[in-house]
Amino acid sequence: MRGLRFWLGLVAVAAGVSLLIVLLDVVVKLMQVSPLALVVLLLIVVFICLRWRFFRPPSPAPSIPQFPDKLTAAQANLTALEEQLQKIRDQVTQGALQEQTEKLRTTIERQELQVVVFGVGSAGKTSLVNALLGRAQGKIAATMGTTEIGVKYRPVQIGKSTVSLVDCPGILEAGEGGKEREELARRIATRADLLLFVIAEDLKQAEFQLLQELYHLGKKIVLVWNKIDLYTKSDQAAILAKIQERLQQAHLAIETVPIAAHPAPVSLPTGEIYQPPPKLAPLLATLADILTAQTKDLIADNVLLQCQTLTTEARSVITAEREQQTQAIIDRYQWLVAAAVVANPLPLVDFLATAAVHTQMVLDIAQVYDCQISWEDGQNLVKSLVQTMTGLGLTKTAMQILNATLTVNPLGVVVKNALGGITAAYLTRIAGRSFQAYFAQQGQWGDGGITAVVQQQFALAQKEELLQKFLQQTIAHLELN
Ligand SMILES: Nc1nc2c(ncn2[C@@H]2O[C@H](COP(=O)(O)OP(=O)(O)OP(=O)(O)O)[C@@H](O)[C@H]2O)c(=O)[nH]1
Ligand SMILES: [Mg+2]
Repeated sequence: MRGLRFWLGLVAVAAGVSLLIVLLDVVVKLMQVSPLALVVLLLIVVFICLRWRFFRPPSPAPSIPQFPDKLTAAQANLTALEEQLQKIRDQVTQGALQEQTEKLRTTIERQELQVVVFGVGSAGKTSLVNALLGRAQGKIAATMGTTEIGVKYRPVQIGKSTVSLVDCPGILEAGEGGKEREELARRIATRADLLLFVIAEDLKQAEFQLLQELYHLGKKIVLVWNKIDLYTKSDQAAILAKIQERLQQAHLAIETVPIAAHPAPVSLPTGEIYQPPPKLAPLLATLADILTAQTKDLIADNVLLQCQTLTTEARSVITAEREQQTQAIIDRYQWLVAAAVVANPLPLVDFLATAAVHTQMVLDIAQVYDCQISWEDGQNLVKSLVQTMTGLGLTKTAMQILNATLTVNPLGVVVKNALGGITAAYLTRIAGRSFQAYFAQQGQWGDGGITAVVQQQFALAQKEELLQKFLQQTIAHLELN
């Protein structure tokens, strides 16, 4: 038994075919062509449409490098970063970034994990470090700001692994000194392989925000809830459950471990003061688990993360340098073009299309962006750009805009004589900016094509302050005032 949809489909196909036959008949009669030729033509059209619409081979997916492990990935990222640093021209910046990259190389090779103890003032960070070291190394006190600088201790053995403990100054403290200490602590934290985020009492909102920030940065964190000796067993369970619930709601995969790094001393019936030993068992167990399974991965993750930060920094330095270089190139050529047009009887559009200066400008900008192109490629790019500008009527519009702006300029009358040259410089500027956008995208015009890029640059150049600045510079340069 066939379904209703089948019969409806059949009726629709039959109706479609009949309609097509009627249409063909009408066309044959009207145009007096042979029905066979028309059918063949129709089939060819249908074939071409199908070929391009449906059977176009899918564009190859960009290949994402695959690495056997995180360590290899970190090494490959470092190599890519080193290559990128070569593109920085400023020697001082390049040297500083290179030094940090070299440090990361040694980080990969080191065997011990760097564990940073982080948290608000007086949470018990130094007490925890002392407890883990098994001896009183760092000064502890009830007042905030006891630890003022980051202190790295000699490596210790935790389980089967070796770790370097780093004690941080407290965060979220008031005052100028507090701010400075916090900045230092944050810097140390971002370099950690593993963070022990120490809290006391409860997880306060400011701590929670910072915890989220570090987590989303990609840091591996263990939340250490200290001073549990101040609570009864049932309060401990309730507070712990509340903390865990908050973490879960915020989708933070962070383990919380309750400890007492330096429990409050107890007065014994004999009158003696007894100092209970630290309670670290849950933390030691968690650390042992993490260290056994993930030491190499944690180091690699950390290197990858820092590598990412350095890459972003290097990229923005390179972008700024390229921007500056391109700006200088465009400036140079726009003055050349302006002077040439003032002295040249050729119509503006012809001049823009044929002048070798534009091709040279393209080649110079391409070089800034490490793109290798031939003279011919440059010429073709100039031709396409001038065609686009002319097609969009930008040459005329530019002249009208400049003419109108110069009318309100006190020097308007004198300057208007050089309107052709000024317009040529203006268009050269827009062309230069468009080529810059093209090379910045590795020789691609992007989704909107050349038209969208040119329109965008034209709109940008029209911004009041940019236009005024351009005119002032041009007037000064052409010595028109
Ligand atoms: N009751 C109790 N007090 C603790 C515990 N751990 C630390 N303390 C006390 O908390 C206070 C601060 O301890 P520190 O270790 O100096 O804290 P910190 O986080 O290093 O402080 P800053 O260096 O100032 O940021 C001291 O008075 C410690 O005795 C604990 O487990 N229980
Ligand atoms: Mg301290």
